[in-house]
Amino acid sequence: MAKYLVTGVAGFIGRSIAAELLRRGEAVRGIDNFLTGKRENLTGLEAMEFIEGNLADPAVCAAICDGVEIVFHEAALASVPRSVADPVATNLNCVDATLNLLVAARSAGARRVVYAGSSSVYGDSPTLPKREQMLPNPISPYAVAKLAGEQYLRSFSRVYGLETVTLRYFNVFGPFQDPTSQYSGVLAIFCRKMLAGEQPTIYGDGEQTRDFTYIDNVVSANLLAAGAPAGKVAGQAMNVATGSRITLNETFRILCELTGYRGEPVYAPPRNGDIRDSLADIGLAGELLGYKPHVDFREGLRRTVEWYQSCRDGGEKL
Ligand code: UD2
Repeated sequence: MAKYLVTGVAGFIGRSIAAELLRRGEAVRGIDNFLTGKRENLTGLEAMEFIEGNLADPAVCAAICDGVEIVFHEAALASVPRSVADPVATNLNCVDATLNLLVAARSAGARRVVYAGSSSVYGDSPTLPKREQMLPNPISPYAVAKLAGEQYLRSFSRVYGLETVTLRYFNVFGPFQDPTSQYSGVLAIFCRKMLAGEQPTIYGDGEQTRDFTYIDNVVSANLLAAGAPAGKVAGQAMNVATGSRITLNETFRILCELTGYRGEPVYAPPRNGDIRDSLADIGLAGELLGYKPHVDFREGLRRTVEWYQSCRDGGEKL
């Protein structure tokens, strides 16, 4: 019987958490509906029990929670512009799905739910770095949905005693991130395009900043969150990031070095719902989880480019 459940397991964060659990010899169940997750991402996870299904269906949630102790809830319709284009779909796949999962986890007697929160909940307030005690100020429907999920977790902790932990991820990137959608993360898109010799587009002046976080740091935060004492973490939300920021222009220049791309980016108008600057204070996750980012931005980007390059070398169409 699986002890761990990973939702969104065909997405790049879910698959990375599942891979680490399996590496540690744990019994894992995973679910995905392939709305944005990729079947190819399940390669290497054959030891996992996999269920194809949708968290919007309460019966599916009940089935997948049966017997599990810890849930890593990574499933979401991630993307600010996607939510601007279709806020109802974002709400269904982020808010309804999360509530159904929490109800099922509680009924099944699961002990803890660790949730993929988002830095977007801080919105565009000028104060940096972002600290957890700041008032959330979501701008995009995506940010609203992520915050609603977080609030449901807190409520389930307070009202029902389910141990819930929100990890507010800051712009996660790394191997297995889908680079092919218009809604993909910027680093995945840039890696794909620049390795193919195609010109990337920068929305705005490129001076916006992000606290880009390499996937291995996020996986380690999740495992720490699963094991931390309930007295410390239940009902809490904390930033998971590197605690440093970089502009998109500077990122483009580093990617030129790493990919050998010789061209210039094309500049386009800023995206609706976009945030200008993002930087985390990671002190709380350090204090509550013992979290430290082990892979810095440059090294993470180097590994990421290497991975996309190896996909190209292997003949994968990116
Ligand atoms: C938000 C969250 C992030 C995560 C993510 C999920 C913030 C600060 N971050 O990421 O934590 O939840 O949503 O999707 O809210 N861009 C380009 N060219 C491109 C693509 C993007 O210039 O081809 C720009 C984009 O306008 C933005 C930046 O790159 O300024 C990052 O965009 P993104 O979509 O990778 O992530 P973001 O910051 O919306």
